[in-house]
Amino acid sequence: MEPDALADGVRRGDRRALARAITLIESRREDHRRTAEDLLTLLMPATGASIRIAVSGVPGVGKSTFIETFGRHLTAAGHRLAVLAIDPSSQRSGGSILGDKTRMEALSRDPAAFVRPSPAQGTLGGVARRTREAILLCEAAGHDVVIVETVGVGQSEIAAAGMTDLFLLLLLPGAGDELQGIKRGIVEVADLLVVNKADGAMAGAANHAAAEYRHALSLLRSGTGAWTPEILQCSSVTGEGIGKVAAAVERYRTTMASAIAERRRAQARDWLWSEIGEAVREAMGRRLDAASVSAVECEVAEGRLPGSVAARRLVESMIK
Ligand SMILES: Nc1nc2c(ncn2[C@@H]2O[C@H](COP(=O)(O)OP(=O)(O)O)[C@@H](O)[C@H]2O)c(=O)[nH]1
Ligand SMILES: [Mg+2]
Repeated sequence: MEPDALADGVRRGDRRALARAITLIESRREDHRRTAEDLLTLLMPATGASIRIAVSGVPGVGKSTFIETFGRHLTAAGHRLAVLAIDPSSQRSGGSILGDKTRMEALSRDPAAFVRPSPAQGTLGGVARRTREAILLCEAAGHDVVIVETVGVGQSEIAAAGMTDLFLLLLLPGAGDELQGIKRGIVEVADLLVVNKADGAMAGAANHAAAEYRHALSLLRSGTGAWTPEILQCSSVTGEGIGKVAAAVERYRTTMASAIAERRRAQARDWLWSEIGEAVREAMGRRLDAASVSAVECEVAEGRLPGSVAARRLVESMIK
């Protein structure tokens, strides 16, 4: 595959080129990896011009339904949207996230939207790595909003927060249970909290939950920053309140422009160092003799050698 031709296709906004480019970065083949790196380097100048949004919340809160409705709202307003997922377990759990075509059907057919299911295999680290690169490809293809859906489990939320500008947490009506989220620390990192399913019989409970969250957050936060997290309500089924969520995202994007830029710089530096960590690990796997590594591993497992000391010895023996 020629990286130049593929880069041209991506820049033109050709969906098939974008899909192929993402398949390329997800590949584990050594030669594919090289081409993927050339491609990403070529496309770097065309990246960055989007708002990157993480959409999180417990399974069943309505993330996929919300993204579909919110996404349709955005494309109707002239935006070009890309939806990616961080879901290392999508294969095993039956692909409830984006593989569920019935749920994002309209969005998948929308010419202004690009919906990409989660990479089929991999550890969270591997999936997160590829998702980060996929964000860049989507931006190069002209998508000005990129949404990353998480599975709503701690680790994937942290990974998503580390690659996005805005963390949108969906909550269920029924504040009692959901206030537990505050203990998990996730409510505290959210920039926007949206009580979903504010419709029908749940409308009252949603109102109540929103008030509870407002109160709880006012106790938690000092509110000295440029942005005070907003608590909104919506129905992803009727579409009510979705416009207000979009308006809040836009407010965030404009008031936080310089904070977002700083956040991205910090994220990029973290990315560099996590890739260095990965690269060292991979190099060690290739260079060190397996028998001596497993001997050291055994020493550590049996409690005869501290992990820190063993790690330093192995790294130093590789560098030599
Ligand atoms: N009444 C109502 N049901 C919703 C709403 N949003 C999602 N649901 C339903 O909640 C269930 C879980 O939704 P889904 O989007 O798959 O949740 P996810 O696991 O967070 O992605 C589905 O049956 C949806 O139809 C909403 O705003 N109102
Ligand atoms: Mg889902």
